[in-house]
Amino acid sequence: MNKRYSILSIVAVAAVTGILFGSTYSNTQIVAGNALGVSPETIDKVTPQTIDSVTAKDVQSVGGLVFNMVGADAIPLDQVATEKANGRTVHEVTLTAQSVDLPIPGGKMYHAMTFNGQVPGPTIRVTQGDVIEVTLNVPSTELTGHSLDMHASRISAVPNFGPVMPGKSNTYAFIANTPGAFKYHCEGVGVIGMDQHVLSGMYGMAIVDPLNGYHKLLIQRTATQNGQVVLNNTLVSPAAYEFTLQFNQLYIDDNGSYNQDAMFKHQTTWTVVNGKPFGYDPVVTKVWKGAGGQNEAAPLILPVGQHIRYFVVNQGNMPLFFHIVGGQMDRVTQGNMVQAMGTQTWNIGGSQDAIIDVVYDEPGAYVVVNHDYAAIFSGAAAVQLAQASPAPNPSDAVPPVSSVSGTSMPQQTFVHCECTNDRAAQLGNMTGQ
Ligand SMILES: [Cu+2]
Repeated sequence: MNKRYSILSIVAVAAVTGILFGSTYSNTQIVAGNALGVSPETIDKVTPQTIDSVTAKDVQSVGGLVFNMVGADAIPLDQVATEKANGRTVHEVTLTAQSVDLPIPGGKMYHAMTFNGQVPGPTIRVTQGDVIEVTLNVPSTELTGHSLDMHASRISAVPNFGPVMPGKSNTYAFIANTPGAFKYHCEGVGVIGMDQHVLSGMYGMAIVDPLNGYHKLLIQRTATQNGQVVLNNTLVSPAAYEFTLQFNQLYIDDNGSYNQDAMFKHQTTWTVVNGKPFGYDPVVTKVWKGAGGQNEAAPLILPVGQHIRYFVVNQGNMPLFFHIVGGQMDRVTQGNMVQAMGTQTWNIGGSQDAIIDVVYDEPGAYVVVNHDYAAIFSGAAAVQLAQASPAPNPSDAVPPVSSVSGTSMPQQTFVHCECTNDRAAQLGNMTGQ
């Protein structure tokens, strides 16, 4: 059974690679068997100008596409300065692929793949219409190539999301036209190994704030008046205490190595929130002994009666039944659309996101979970304590402050991350703590 899975997966990945990545890599992997008999000269004839006239069969017959910068959001690098001169804000983002060992509960380590030595990677935050110019560096010490797929873009996967081999780097730019909380992730080497790389930590979030900011939040409650129950609706300012919550799975064996067999069977070893199992649950994780203080489990602290905004991304390949024990969601937004107001659980599929707004009326403990019991008991539980006043929060749950005025309530943070000690020290210096 396992062998069958493996062979099938290789064939499937090779087929996808052949269509998407008709580059040197797929030539090596597929055309070596004379299946397509393609030459580089043939591939290069497929240009943006001819793309409208080619069919899927044509694409396959030449072994894939090699072209530059086709896509609604793409900007050639030599035009970034022009966009800036025209008034767009340009964000230069650098991500470095880094394979490191990171701690899991019980004093063990696992073999993680990261951007910048942390899981999830750094949260990128821009405003709708801004330019993101992103560079992926892959140090020569890496044993494999990596890549970067930005879901915040509409931009040709080839060559932008193509493999970057050890010792190389790749830069591309795009306009973040669509607001939302978007995934970014490694695609492995021409999608081969993508599952291992993403499920071992190579993912992150890019928040694109709406150009005109977020809407006020309607809070629907009731009151009594003259002996009768009446509606008591209030509008809350868009300014919110903001948090990022990224859910994923770890599939690892006893040696801390990626276990593809377990992934195919959906047999989760750990479920992680922002890279850690039970990382915001100091009760369950008393046994957590990481390498540094950044690994100590710590709850989120929420001010009662204030607008809380969660940016949620399901980075994994299992459903996320997002639920707050003891709470309800006052508003759920996906893309540009409000999907629900006053709801108990929201289903967020793999690589899907939601922006969730809540006001907690009473002090107490409220636990964010994936309401799948296998997920809860393998790590998908983030304890939140609602109290009268704000308090410093774990840094990996707090996004950068929005550039849109009246959006982010600034928060104090302390270093808390699934990251190396070096990265924790950097983050401490960056936040002045
Ligand atoms: Cu990778």
